[in-house]
Amino acid sequence: MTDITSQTEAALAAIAAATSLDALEAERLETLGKKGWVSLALKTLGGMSPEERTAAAPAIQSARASIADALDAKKAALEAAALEEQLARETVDLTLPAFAAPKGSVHPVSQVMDELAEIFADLGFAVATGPEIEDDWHNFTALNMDETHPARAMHDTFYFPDKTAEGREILLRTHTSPVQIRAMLDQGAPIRIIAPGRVYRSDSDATHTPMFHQVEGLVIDRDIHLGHLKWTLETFFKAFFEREDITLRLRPSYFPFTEPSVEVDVGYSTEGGRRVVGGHGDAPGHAWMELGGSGMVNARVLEFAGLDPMEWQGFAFGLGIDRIAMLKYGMNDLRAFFDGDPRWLAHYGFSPFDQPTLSAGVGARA
Ligand code: FA5
Repeated sequence: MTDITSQTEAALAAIAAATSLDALEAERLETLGKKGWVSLALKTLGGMSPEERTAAAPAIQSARASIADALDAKKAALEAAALEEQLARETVDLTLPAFAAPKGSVHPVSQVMDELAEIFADLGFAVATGPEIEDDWHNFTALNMDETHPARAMHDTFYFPDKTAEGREILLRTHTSPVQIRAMLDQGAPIRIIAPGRVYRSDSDATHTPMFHQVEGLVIDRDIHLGHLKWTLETFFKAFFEREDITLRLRPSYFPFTEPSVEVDVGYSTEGGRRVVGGHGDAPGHAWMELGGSGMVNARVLEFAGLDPMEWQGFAFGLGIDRIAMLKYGMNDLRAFFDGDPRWLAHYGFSPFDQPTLSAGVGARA
């Protein structure tokens, strides 16, 4: 047996016996590596005479080919075995809960918006939306607030430097009432909508923030009167606060876009430093809290929105969503709503799986 033949047999035996990829790599270096004996043997061919080379080359070439094939085959076998072993070791328990450590929660404002939509949907209201970047015609003029109205002042309203193509001022809407105008212009009458969303005013303290949320309500039909407004709000608040002893007080007020106008107050008491809605505001230990404004839609507003006030009437209301969220869920500082503090959200937030439904009680916690 020549040297090459015995060396090749020894190498093939070592390859067959290798139990790891590392051992196999060591064998490759020893044979086919730069300084491996097969490579060195191949190099000697260059210094041989053609006759010597013809005699020696086939044995070296065939040694290289058989060792390379054996290395490839063994490598594939070892990798397959390693994968098998890994698959056997790593198991997935499909019965484990999907969220072992729940992260994130639904913000109380989003939760209350879902609750509002659920309750008003049950009363036959659709949800409408409008742009937060509005023009002064929809936000003020069509709502019967003329050029000189004080609410238009720079210190109350955030204006943009540009104007629309029609020459209207552009601003961040100061209330959701412009959605009334857009809904009437888009759909005509009759109408039954709510419009929840963000509004902006130059305001900041414990109960006022520069951005807050309102929900607008608008009902336009024939023969609508203030009694319908009171029933609607009372029915809504009973469902929302989940108690029957809700007492509303409609206090005469003034909004340019409603006539008559009433401010909506709700009776509450204070228990352990926390405001609890319920009862008559004039009863001992009770008081009234303002939740929003409302009234019969002013005839001039109907005209601006292209409806004939001799045929159509309606009521509208605008409630502060953040206020009613604070009242229902017991927060006392509005600014914390917008700090994004994860501890606050973990405490006051809601499970994403807890969709409000009337049958489950709209505010039920998971
Ligand atoms: C309005 O915005 C009227 N558009 C409401 C309305 C609609 C009246 C339809 C008639 C018909 P007012 O400015 O009072 O009204 O705001 C309504 C409610 O928004 C307030 O009662 C209060 O709950 C809430 N609100 C007002 N300013 C702030 C603020 N800076 N931060 C938080 N909530 C506020």
